[in-house]
Amino acid sequence: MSQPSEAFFAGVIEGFYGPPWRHSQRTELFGLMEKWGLGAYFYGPKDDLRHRTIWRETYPESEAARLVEVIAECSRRGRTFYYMLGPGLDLRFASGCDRDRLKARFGQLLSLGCRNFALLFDDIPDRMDPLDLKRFGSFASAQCDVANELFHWVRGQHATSRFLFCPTPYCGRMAECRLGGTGYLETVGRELLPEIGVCWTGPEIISREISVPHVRELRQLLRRAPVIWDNLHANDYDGRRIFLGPYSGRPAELRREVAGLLTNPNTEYPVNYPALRTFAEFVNHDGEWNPRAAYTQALAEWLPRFATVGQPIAAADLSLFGDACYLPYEDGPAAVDLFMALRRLLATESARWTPELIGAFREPATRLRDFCSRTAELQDRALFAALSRRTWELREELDLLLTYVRTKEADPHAPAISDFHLPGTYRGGYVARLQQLLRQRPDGVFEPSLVQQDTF
Ligand code: GDL
Repeated sequence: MSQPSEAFFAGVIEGFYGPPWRHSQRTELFGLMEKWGLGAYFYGPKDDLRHRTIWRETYPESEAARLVEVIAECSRRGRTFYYMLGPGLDLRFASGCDRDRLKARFGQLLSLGCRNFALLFDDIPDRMDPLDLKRFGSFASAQCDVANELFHWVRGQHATSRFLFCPTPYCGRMAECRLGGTGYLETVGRELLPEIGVCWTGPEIISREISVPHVRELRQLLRRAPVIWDNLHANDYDGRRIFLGPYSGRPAELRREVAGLLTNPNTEYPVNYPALRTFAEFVNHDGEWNPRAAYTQALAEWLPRFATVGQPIAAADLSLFGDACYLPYEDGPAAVDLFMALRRLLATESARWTPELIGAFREPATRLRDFCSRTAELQDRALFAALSRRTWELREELDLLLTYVRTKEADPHAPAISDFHLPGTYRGGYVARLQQLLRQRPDGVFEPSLVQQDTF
């Protein structure tokens, strides 16, 4: 059993958009966090209505009773529970009434057993009421003023309470665009009480890498080391993806440069094992960091959850699937090999295909397709439910490709038509059609695609 260090924040944020996790999932999470040495859990699901949309309202009795259980379970496991509140959508900074509402919210949570808090100003309109602007002069000053008051108030109730703050520009790109106003971060550095930690997601909202120089530069502005809110494994921004790859793109030295490392992972709790396991390993690991080794180890531990009602699933097949759902900016090596084999095949005239060329694609594609089909046999139905839309889509695409290759192999001149993949049903739907109209180039620029869509 690992004991977390008090000063350093290391843990998990339930801070994504989409359905919040279930009570039983949080209970399991706290057990894993205890085993893996992650000390802090942050409750802040964007779609808990009282976290953001109707932040002024306290929890009704039934929901409060649930929270009591979650908080108690968290502390039974020796983990620290943080409640995050995001009032920024419509908070009136100068309003005494709104400040009282904030205190009432934190007051209720204190009465439920919560001792630690965070005030979030992420993903909110970048403008302020004219009265607030007149009184505080800037967004940053207004937010710091509220956070400082709340911090004093909470400390007045509990001398050891800890407090975090999430700025409106919470990554390098947002700061460069001057989101929140000129000098926002400098103002926070100056005016936010030094005891309050500041969250930061890295150069981007979803950062491929977070480097030591990047963090050092930010430390100067904030006058404190940031707490990294890492969205590497968050998938709420794209409903078709899940991320099973290892925590990576962060050097081992980063741990010494920041005040904490927190991960905000996939919305679907059951698929988070590799994300959380490798993250915990990174946080508590000494010396060089080898993400691939951590991934292999995590998958080996995860494999028993893939017990089926039929034949067992092989470790290599789970690994291939994991490689196909790796990280936002990166596919795993086996998935890259499969993709390249397919590209080579399709770039060659089918009349000139060799058995080697076909086999390099067909073997792993068949294995991956079969893995996807087999997830329907999982005993863990919650895991099946979390995977099912993605495994179905991947299986369907692989089926189509295998059918195409089989048709062309038999007769290179035969038209490749599949009865199972008809226009309008397969790859169909309104979003797919909208996506076809505007394409994104590899350099990020969007431009119209010259597609003919006169018919359905
Ligand atoms: C965000 C949101 C977060 C969301 C993530 C990924 C922060 C501070 N806020 O911008 O709730 O899950 O992106 O979409 O990261």
